[in-house]
Amino acid sequence: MNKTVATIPIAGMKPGTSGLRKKVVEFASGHYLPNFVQAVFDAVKPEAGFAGQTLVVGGDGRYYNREAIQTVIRMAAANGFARVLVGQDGILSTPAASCVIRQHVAFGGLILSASHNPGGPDGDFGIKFNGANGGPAAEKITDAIYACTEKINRFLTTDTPDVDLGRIGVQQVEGMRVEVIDAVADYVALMRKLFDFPALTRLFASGFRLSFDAMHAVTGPYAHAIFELELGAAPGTVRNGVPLPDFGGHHPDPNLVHAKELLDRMMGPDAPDLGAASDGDGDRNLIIGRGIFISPSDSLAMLAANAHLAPAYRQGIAGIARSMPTSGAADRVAQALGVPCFETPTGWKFFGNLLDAGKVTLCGEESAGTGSDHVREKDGVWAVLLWLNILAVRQQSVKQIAHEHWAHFGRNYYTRHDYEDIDSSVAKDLMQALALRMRDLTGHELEGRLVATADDFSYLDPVDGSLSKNQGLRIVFEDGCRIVYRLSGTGTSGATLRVYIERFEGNPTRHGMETQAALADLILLAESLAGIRVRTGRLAPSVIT
Ligand code: G16
Repeated sequence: MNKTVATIPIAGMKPGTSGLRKKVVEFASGHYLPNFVQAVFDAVKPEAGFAGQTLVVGGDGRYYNREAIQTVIRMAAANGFARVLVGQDGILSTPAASCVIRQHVAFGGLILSASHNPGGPDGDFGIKFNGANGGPAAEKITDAIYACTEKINRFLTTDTPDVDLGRIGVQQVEGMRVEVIDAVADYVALMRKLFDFPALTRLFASGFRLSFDAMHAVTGPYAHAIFELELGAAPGTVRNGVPLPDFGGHHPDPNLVHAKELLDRMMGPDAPDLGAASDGDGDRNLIIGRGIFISPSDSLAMLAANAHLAPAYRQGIAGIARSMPTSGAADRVAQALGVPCFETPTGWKFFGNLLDAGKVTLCGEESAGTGSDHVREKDGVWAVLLWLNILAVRQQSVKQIAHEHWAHFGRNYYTRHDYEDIDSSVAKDLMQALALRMRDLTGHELEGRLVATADDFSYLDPVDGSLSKNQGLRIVFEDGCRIVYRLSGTGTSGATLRVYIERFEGNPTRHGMETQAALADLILLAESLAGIRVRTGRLAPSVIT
């Protein structure tokens, strides 16, 4: 039976760059989750209500995923949805959820994940709403959701028992149809359409070796189905392939610190041809060739330059979009291809309008996200498949492809320094002081470099005309070097300061430098300009990518 439960607003439910992320204990306490879910429904409800509409629900399998899904299903029924599609065992990677929303013409979806953040009872949980295009809700919708959380006084639910999430097929919750679906089938079918699977099968049959670290997160079943079962990669290609509620105690963030085992393997004597990893919810990717790490910014540029080698992009690409802190490597490819390159704020949601309007085909972010117009999320397994397709056609190593790319387009040396879990007020003060300092930097010299622009990045969406301000402090020098500072929107404790440093090198004889060495003077400048050591007491970044 449907019921209305009285509730009161809970402070601090503002969705960040990618939905609402908090500690599990917070999510699981009192009415925290129902309040947010009801706020989403209230904010997005069409005038005619949800009659006849489908909601997609799934998550990355982390601790509290199943309980949260049962809550969402009961509330969807009480709020009048006609149908819920839920991944078996509550599993749907974020790109797979996007695919299912589009494929089944759903109203939207609720994705339960805290992405690359750790899981488990003491870990993080998260939830976000994606709209009918399969992409993260635009800012005006997340603002509306937040406004609803601030005035909520009731939520609607049912007193029905739990749905059996393990059983594929149809069940009823009050008047609503719940379909438990195979979590990988729609996604695998889409990948088959985009890439040359027979060529990839031949690649593996010829002895090509891939090592894919699923980090005990959601991509395990997808990677196993595609790489090992469909394409015939050797058993064991997929490592840590069973999704675990606490990710095996690890941090499912595919960077050089948390995927160190993979990095060591790829730098070792018997390295496979390609190493890759994906994060908690399967939207991020890490690409490492034998003896070479490909930065996400470079990966975007190299994929864009070679995308025409895969069937889906044979006709060429319409354009590229990258987030502002992402290096300018992709811009050079866009220029060579004669297509536009858009610079957006951090957050995949900013790509949605450009993709929907057909202005861009490929998108990417320095934070290990790459994707295309096939869904409206970044997509880790897709990125690995596109690399494989390119390797199969070019019959070269990742290193050869990277070196040829740099020789042709030049090399954008690039690094990101993260200072994690610093005191939030210290971080805020640092950014405020820096913003003040930047006001009069334009036209002045800093350590012998002329500052061309120093500003707080803002973005005017060319499709809907919306303006997003305060998206990161950036200093662009006349010689093309760049320093960018921003605070992470995805952390759950304290603040994380990210510093992005970039230098373009056109001279091929200088393309073999170690990245930190190539950027050493800018790294020092970035530190002293913001006074990071003095203000935070940190002598070094927590993570260097
Ligand atoms: C989320 C967004 C990404 C964005 C990233 C930024 O990633 O989906 O588009 O680049 O946050 O993170 P931060 O604000 O910490 O720099 P994910 O993978 O956590 O959903």
